[in-house]
Amino acid sequence: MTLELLTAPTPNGWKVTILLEELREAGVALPEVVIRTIDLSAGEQFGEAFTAINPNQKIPALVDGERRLMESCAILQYLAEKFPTDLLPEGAGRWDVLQWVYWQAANVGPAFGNKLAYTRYMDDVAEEQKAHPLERFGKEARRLAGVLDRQLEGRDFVCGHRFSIADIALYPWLRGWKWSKVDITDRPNVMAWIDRVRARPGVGRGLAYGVPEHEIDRWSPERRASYASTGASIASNERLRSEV
Ligand SMILES: N[C@@H](CCC(=O)N[C@@H](CS)C(=O)NCC(=O)O)C(=O)O
Repeated sequence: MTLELLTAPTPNGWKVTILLEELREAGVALPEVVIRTIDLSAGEQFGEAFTAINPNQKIPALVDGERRLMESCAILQYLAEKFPTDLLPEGAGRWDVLQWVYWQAANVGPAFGNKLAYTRYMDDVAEEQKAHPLERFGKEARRLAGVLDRQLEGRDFVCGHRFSIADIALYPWLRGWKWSKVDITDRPNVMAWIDRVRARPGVGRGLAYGVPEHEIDRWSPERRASYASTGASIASNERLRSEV
Protein backbone atom coordinates (compact mmCIF):
# COMPACT_ATOMS: atom_id res chain seq x y z
CA MET A 1 0.00 0.00 0.00
CA THR A 2 1.42 3.38 -1.03
CA LEU A 3 1.76 6.21 1.48
CA GLU A 4 1.10 9.63 -0.01
CA LEU A 5 2.65 12.63 1.73
CA LEU A 6 1.43 16.08 0.70
CA THR A 7 3.97 18.55 1.96
CA ALA A 8 6.38 21.42 1.32
CA PRO A 9 9.96 22.18 2.42
CA THR A 10 9.15 23.95 5.71
CA PRO A 11 9.72 23.08 9.39
CA ASN A 12 6.41 21.23 9.73
CA GLY A 13 7.01 19.45 6.43
CA TRP A 14 10.56 18.39 7.33
CA LYS A 15 9.34 16.68 10.50
CA VAL A 16 7.70 13.97 8.41
CA THR A 17 10.48 13.55 5.83
CA ILE A 18 12.96 13.23 8.72
CA LEU A 19 10.80 10.57 10.37
CA LEU A 20 10.54 8.58 7.14
CA GLU A 21 14.33 8.60 6.78
CA GLU A 22 14.87 7.74 10.45
CA LEU A 23 12.48 4.79 10.07
CA ARG A 24 14.58 3.61 7.13
CA GLU A 25 17.73 4.06 9.26
CA ALA A 26 16.08 1.91 11.95
CA GLY A 27 15.69 -0.89 9.38
CA VAL A 28 11.99 -0.46 8.59
CA ALA A 29 11.06 -1.58 5.07
CA LEU A 30 8.63 1.21 4.26
CA PRO A 31 6.03 0.77 1.54
CA GLU A 32 6.32 3.03 -1.47
CA VAL A 33 6.13 6.69 -0.35
CA VAL A 34 4.89 9.22 -2.89
CA ILE A 35 5.77 12.79 -1.91
CA ARG A 36 3.68 15.46 -3.55
CA THR A 37 4.81 19.07 -3.10
CA ILE A 38 2.01 21.51 -2.40
CA ASP A 39 2.65 24.96 -3.86
CA LEU A 40 1.87 27.15 -0.85
CA SER A 41 2.66 30.42 -2.59
CA ALA A 42 0.14 29.56 -5.31
CA GLY A 43 -2.46 28.74 -2.63
CA GLU A 44 -2.75 25.05 -3.54
CA GLN A 45 -3.54 24.31 0.12
CA PHE A 46 -6.88 26.14 -0.31
CA GLY A 47 -7.89 24.09 -3.36
CA GLU A 48 -10.72 21.56 -3.26
CA ALA A 49 -8.47 18.52 -3.68
CA PHE A 50 -6.16 19.42 -0.78
CA THR A 51 -8.97 20.65 1.47
CA ALA A 52 -10.72 17.29 1.05
CA ILE A 53 -7.62 15.70 2.60
CA ASN A 54 -6.83 18.37 5.20
CA PRO A 55 -9.76 20.59 6.19
CA ASN A 56 -7.26 22.88 7.98
CA GLN A 57 -5.61 23.71 4.62
CA LYS A 58 -2.01 23.43 5.78
CA ILE A 59 0.82 21.03 5.03
CA PRO A 60 1.74 18.33 5.88
CA ALA A 61 -1.03 15.82 5.22
CA LEU A 62 -0.83 12.06 4.83
CA VAL A 63 -2.98 9.61 2.90
CA ASP A 64 -2.71 5.93 3.83
CA GLY A 65 -5.44 4.03 2.02
CA GLU A 66 -8.74 5.27 3.46
CA ARG A 67 -6.97 7.16 6.27
CA ARG A 68 -6.39 10.88 5.82
CA LEU A 69 -4.35 12.70 8.41
CA MET A 70 -3.60 16.33 9.18
CA GLU A 71 -1.24 17.86 11.79
CA SER A 72 2.46 17.05 11.59
CA CYS A 73 2.67 15.66 15.13
CA ALA A 74 -0.35 13.39 14.62
CA ILE A 75 1.37 12.13 11.46
CA LEU A 76 4.59 11.49 13.43
CA GLN A 77 2.67 9.49 16.03
CA TYR A 78 0.64 7.62 13.40
CA LEU A 79 3.70 6.54 11.41
CA ALA A 80 5.71 5.74 14.54
CA GLU A 81 2.86 3.50 15.74
CA LYS A 82 2.39 1.88 12.34
CA PHE A 83 6.11 1.09 12.06
CA PRO A 84 7.21 0.41 15.65
CA THR A 85 10.80 1.30 16.57
CA ASP A 86 12.57 3.04 19.45
CA LEU A 87 11.53 6.35 17.92
CA LEU A 88 8.30 5.84 19.93
CA PRO A 89 9.12 3.32 22.65
CA GLU A 90 6.67 0.93 24.29
CA GLY A 91 5.85 1.13 28.01
CA ALA A 92 6.41 4.07 30.34
CA GLY A 93 8.83 5.77 27.96
CA ARG A 94 6.03 6.24 25.45
CA TRP A 95 4.42 9.05 27.42
CA ASP A 96 7.78 10.63 28.16
CA VAL A 97 8.01 11.07 24.40
CA LEU A 98 4.42 11.96 23.58
CA GLN A 99 4.16 14.77 26.13
CA TRP A 100 7.10 16.52 24.44
CA VAL A 101 5.58 15.96 20.99
CA TYR A 102 2.36 17.62 22.15
CA TRP A 103 4.38 20.36 23.87
CA GLN A 104 6.00 21.13 20.54
CA ALA A 105 2.68 21.29 18.70
CA ALA A 106 0.98 23.45 21.32
CA ASN A 107 3.86 25.78 22.21
CA VAL A 108 7.06 25.73 20.17
CA GLY A 109 5.43 25.66 16.72
CA PRO A 110 3.04 28.55 17.40
CA ALA A 111 5.60 30.74 19.25
CA PHE A 112 8.48 30.23 16.80
CA GLY A 113 6.09 30.35 13.84
CA ASN A 114 4.54 33.63 14.90
CA LYS A 115 7.91 35.15 15.77
CA LEU A 116 9.16 34.12 12.34
CA ALA A 117 6.12 35.51 10.56
CA TYR A 118 6.40 38.95 12.21
CA THR A 119 10.18 39.01 11.78
CA ARG A 120 10.43 38.00 8.13
CA TYR A 121 7.10 37.98 6.42
CA MET A 122 4.65 40.66 7.54
CA ASP A 123 5.80 43.38 5.23
CA ASP A 124 2.27 44.78 5.00
CA VAL A 125 2.10 45.50 8.76
CA ALA A 126 3.42 48.80 10.16
CA GLU A 127 6.57 48.50 12.30
CA GLU A 128 4.85 49.95 15.38
CA GLN A 129 2.09 47.36 15.10
CA LYS A 130 4.65 44.58 14.92
CA ALA A 131 6.49 45.66 18.08
CA HIS A 132 4.12 44.01 20.56
CA PRO A 133 3.74 40.60 18.85
CA LEU A 134 7.48 40.54 18.17
CA GLU A 135 8.22 41.06 21.85
CA ARG A 136 5.52 38.65 23.02
CA PHE A 137 6.36 35.75 20.69
CA GLY A 138 10.11 36.43 20.91
CA LYS A 139 10.04 36.23 24.70
CA GLU A 140 7.87 33.13 24.66
CA ALA A 141 10.12 31.41 22.12
CA ARG A 142 13.16 32.18 24.28
CA ARG A 143 11.34 30.92 27.38
CA LEU A 144 10.50 27.67 25.58
CA ALA A 145 14.12 27.28 24.48
CA GLY A 146 15.02 27.64 28.18
CA VAL A 147 12.56 24.87 29.10
CA LEU A 148 14.12 22.63 26.46
CA ASP A 149 17.61 23.55 27.66
CA ARG A 150 16.77 22.36 31.17
CA GLN A 151 15.22 19.14 29.82
CA LEU A 152 18.39 18.45 27.81
CA GLU A 153 20.66 18.86 30.85
CA GLY A 154 22.48 15.52 31.19
CA ARG A 155 20.59 14.02 28.24
CA ASP A 156 21.73 13.54 24.64
CA PHE A 157 18.18 13.75 23.35
CA VAL A 158 14.90 15.17 24.61
CA CYS A 159 13.79 12.00 26.39
CA GLY A 160 17.13 10.54 27.38
CA HIS A 161 19.84 8.83 25.44
CA ARG A 162 17.60 7.57 22.68
CA PHE A 163 16.54 9.74 19.76
CA SER A 164 12.74 9.85 19.41
CA ILE A 165 9.88 11.56 17.59
CA ALA A 166 10.07 14.28 20.28
CA ASP A 167 13.46 15.30 18.85
CA ILE A 168 12.02 15.11 15.33
CA ALA A 169 9.08 17.34 16.23
CA LEU A 170 11.28 19.97 17.87
CA TYR A 171 14.41 20.04 15.76
CA PRO A 172 13.18 21.81 12.57
CA TRP A 173 11.91 24.79 14.59
CA LEU A 174 14.91 25.12 16.89
CA ARG A 175 17.49 24.74 14.13
CA GLY A 176 15.86 27.71 12.38
CA TRP A 177 16.61 30.13 15.24
CA LYS A 178 18.58 32.49 13.00
CA TRP A 179 15.79 32.66 10.43
CA SER A 180 13.20 33.42 13.13
CA LYS A 181 15.73 35.63 14.98
CA VAL A 182 15.24 33.95 18.33
CA ASP A 183 18.62 34.15 20.04
CA ILE A 184 19.22 30.80 21.73
CA THR A 185 23.01 31.02 21.88
CA ASP A 186 22.75 31.23 25.68
CA ARG A 187 21.02 27.82 25.73
CA PRO A 188 24.14 25.59 25.50
CA ASN A 189 22.33 22.26 25.82
CA VAL A 190 19.99 23.20 22.95
CA MET A 191 22.87 24.40 20.77
CA ALA A 192 24.79 21.13 21.34
CA TRP A 193 21.62 19.07 20.73
CA ILE A 194 21.03 20.87 17.40
CA ASP A 195 24.48 19.72 16.22
CA ARG A 196 23.94 16.20 17.60
CA VAL A 197 20.61 15.82 15.80
CA ARG A 198 21.96 17.30 12.56
CA ALA A 199 24.80 14.75 12.52
CA ARG A 200 22.33 11.88 12.07
CA PRO A 201 22.27 10.58 8.49
CA GLY A 202 18.49 10.14 8.54
CA VAL A 203 18.00 13.74 9.63
CA GLY A 204 20.33 14.94 6.87
CA ARG A 205 18.35 13.03 4.25
CA GLY A 206 15.00 14.20 5.65
CA LEU A 207 16.12 17.84 5.57
CA ALA A 208 17.20 17.47 1.95
CA TYR A 209 13.58 17.27 0.83
CA GLY A 210 12.98 20.34 -1.33
CA VAL A 211 16.48 21.77 -0.82
CA PRO A 212 19.72 20.81 -2.59
CA GLU A 213 22.15 19.14 -0.22
CA HIS A 214 24.69 21.97 -0.28
CA GLU A 215 22.00 24.43 0.85
CA ILE A 216 20.53 22.46 3.76
CA ASP A 217 22.49 24.34 6.41
CA ARG A 218 23.05 27.62 4.66
CA TRP A 219 20.49 28.84 2.18
CA SER A 220 21.71 30.79 -0.82
CA PRO A 221 20.59 34.45 -1.06
CA GLU A 222 18.17 33.34 -3.82
CA ARG A 223 16.59 30.68 -1.60
CA ARG A 224 16.30 33.11 1.31
CA ALA A 225 14.57 35.58 -0.98
CA SER A 226 12.25 32.88 -2.26
CA TYR A 227 11.30 31.71 1.29
CA ALA A 228 10.81 35.35 2.30
CA SER A 229 8.45 36.04 -0.57
CA THR A 230 6.52 32.76 -0.15
CA GLY A 231 6.21 33.48 3.57
CA ALA A 232 5.14 37.06 2.92
CA SER A 233 2.43 35.95 0.52
CA ILE A 234 1.16 33.34 3.03
CA ALA A 235 1.26 35.73 6.00
CA SER A 236 -0.23 38.68 4.15
CA ASN A 237 -3.26 40.23 5.85
CA GLU A 238 -4.71 40.86 2.40
CA ARG A 239 -4.85 37.13 1.88
CA LEU A 240 -6.22 36.43 5.35
CA ARG A 241 -8.98 38.94 4.76
CA SER A 242 -9.89 37.32 1.47
CA GLU A 243 -9.98 33.82 2.99
CA VAL A 244 -12.05 34.47 6.14
N1 LIG B 1 -0.06 22.67 13.40
C1 LIG B 1 0.16 22.38 12.01
C2 LIG B 1 0.77 23.60 11.35
C3 LIG B 1 0.92 23.40 9.86
C4 LIG B 1 1.42 24.66 9.16
O1 LIG B 1 1.34 25.77 9.72
N2 LIG B 1 1.90 24.51 7.93
C5 LIG B 1 2.35 25.65 7.16
C6 LIG B 1 3.73 25.39 6.58
S1 LIG B 1 4.93 25.10 7.86
C7 LIG B 1 1.39 25.90 6.02
O2 LIG B 1 0.87 24.98 5.42
N3 LIG B 1 1.15 27.18 5.70
C8 LIG B 1 0.31 27.55 4.62
C9 LIG B 1 -0.78 28.51 5.01
O3 LIG B 1 -0.86 28.87 6.20
O4 LIG B 1 -1.55 28.90 4.14
C10 LIG B 1 1.05 21.16 11.85
O5 LIG B 1 1.92 20.97 12.70
O6 LIG B 1 0.88 20.41 10.87
